[in-house]
Amino acid sequence: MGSVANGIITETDVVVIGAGFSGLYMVHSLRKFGFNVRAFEKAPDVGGTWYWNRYPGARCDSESLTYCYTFDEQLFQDWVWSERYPAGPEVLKYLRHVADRFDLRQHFQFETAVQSATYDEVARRWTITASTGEVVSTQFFISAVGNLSVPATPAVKGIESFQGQWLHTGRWPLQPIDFTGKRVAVIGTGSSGVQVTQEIAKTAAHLTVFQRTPTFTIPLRNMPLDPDYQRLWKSNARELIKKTRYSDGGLPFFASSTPLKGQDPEVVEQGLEAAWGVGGFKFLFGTFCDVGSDHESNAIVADFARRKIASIVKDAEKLRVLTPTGYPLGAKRIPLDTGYFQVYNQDNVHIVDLKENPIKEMTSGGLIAGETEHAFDLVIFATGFDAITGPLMQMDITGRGGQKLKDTWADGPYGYLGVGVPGFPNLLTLGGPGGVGVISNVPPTAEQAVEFAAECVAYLRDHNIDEIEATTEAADLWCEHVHAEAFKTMYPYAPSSWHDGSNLGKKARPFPAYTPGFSKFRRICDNIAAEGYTSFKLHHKGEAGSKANYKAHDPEWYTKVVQAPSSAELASWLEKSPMWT
Ligand code: N01
Repeated sequence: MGSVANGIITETDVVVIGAGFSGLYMVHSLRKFGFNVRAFEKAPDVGGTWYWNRYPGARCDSESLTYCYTFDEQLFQDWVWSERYPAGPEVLKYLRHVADRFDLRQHFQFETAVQSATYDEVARRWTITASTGEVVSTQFFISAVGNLSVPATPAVKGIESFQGQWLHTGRWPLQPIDFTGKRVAVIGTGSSGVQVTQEIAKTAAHLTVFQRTPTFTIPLRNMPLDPDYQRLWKSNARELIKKTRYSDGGLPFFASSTPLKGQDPEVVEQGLEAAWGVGGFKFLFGTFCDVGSDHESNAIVADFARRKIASIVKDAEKLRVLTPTGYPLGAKRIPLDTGYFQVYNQDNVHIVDLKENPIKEMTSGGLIAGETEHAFDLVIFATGFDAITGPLMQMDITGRGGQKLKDTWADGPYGYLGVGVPGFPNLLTLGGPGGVGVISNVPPTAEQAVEFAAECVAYLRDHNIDEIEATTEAADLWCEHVHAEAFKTMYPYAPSSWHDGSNLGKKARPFPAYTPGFSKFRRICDNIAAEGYTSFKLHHKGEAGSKANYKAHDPEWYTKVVQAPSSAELASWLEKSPMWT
């Protein structure tokens, strides 16, 4: 590995950006395959999203025993989680432990942003320029920047005149903030807004929540993790992790095959009530299998969730504003809550409907919404992210023929299998457009993407291939398939969502995530790897020019390869899985 020197070109096999779940495992995997790796991270330490999202109440919505790596058996067995759902600091501690345990920090340069990356079509290499001035030449460029790493703060008129403090949940300061006795505004009611609201309501003198779209929530039902449960889980770990790897959502539990449609209403009510009592995503995915695909079934479950809100919120006007209507439950990523609606029964907590009272401007003392001026000491933007494409579009990335990634993605995310973008050879975008990451449990999804990328670049090296590129034909057919599949779900019916960029007033075309599920996505990727990546355009060292040697798959192929495998097939895949070898 070359040394860091301003303006000096160093050479490496692979550059990785990001030190979150994907980036850490990416570096570890590439090193196992014998590659030289340089990695850059903007933050001063590892953690990715968990480094930045330190707002009070930040907590993961996946159960801790599923929100961790599975690639190393001893790591999985050794780490002891303290709660059913891990709080932000515990996940951060875990990722720091992983970095130390596998000695990964030595490959990372922290507090360093990649500013530009330019592809040299003759050398078939990327030239990467970092914020330190260092220039690195690399054959492969792998982004592990996460989907939710560029906070979106609305351009509110007068924000600079505000004399109090304003913050974004996605860029929380290291020093804790004391809300005691303060007048606080929270703007946004997604997962971050719900969590921060629940926490701040405990100490603030006045808390006003500004809501654009009323949200559904499901109770989280967090609790200390019973040591016996943790031991039981770990003693069955291999089986559970296999299930996770071939599950729909990257979680080993939910596999309801019972449709709601046609059920006795009393049975439905009992089933929903029981799942509500358990809490978590089981309510959404583990009750009835058609909640995410059938609008009538969904409406029944949405009505159940609305009745729950009505049973909590006592003030009729607050209830009117808070009640979500007009869109299916689960179309937007649903927050899990711990007493969110209950806080509106406190006299010091208020809700403002931004559709009726839009924010006009911030003033020195607060903000004006509708005709009312509100006084605040702190304004918290829980307004989400420029998701999926935002982080890469911040960099100046230039591919074949001077093509800019910003232009390619100007109309929304576009890519092949979440990993390849036509015109950008040797760039692998983990969890990128057309992947499964944004709607599935992150760690197993990240592991799949990393393993696909690591095995791919090792295969290329071992077969004397020095260039891989997604073709427009393959990407178009894939996007067409992904888009058609999305319309069998509720996702496209969200009034606004970070999934498709409509949270920022732009609508992605096509829908950017593969909705049929993690297991099917894995099977498609496994088949493509087994074919020798021939659905990409590959260039062998020493060949003149690029050959049109690829074979794009059509939607029929994608549908065929995801048919349920026989148990013998499944057993043989699991045998071959790199897990714990
Ligand atoms: O962001 P969001 P988030 N003016 O986009 C509103 C993960 N996560 O940070 O609904 C006023 O969901 C916006 O309104 P609307 C998780 O995957 C996980 O909360 O678009 N309001 C919405 O209410 C999650 O889905 C965890 O109409 C504006 C809110 O701000 C993802 O991160 C915890 C606005 C943004 O909600 C993002 O969550 C936290 C504007 N100009 C996050 N712009 C856990 O696992 C936006 N809004 C627990």
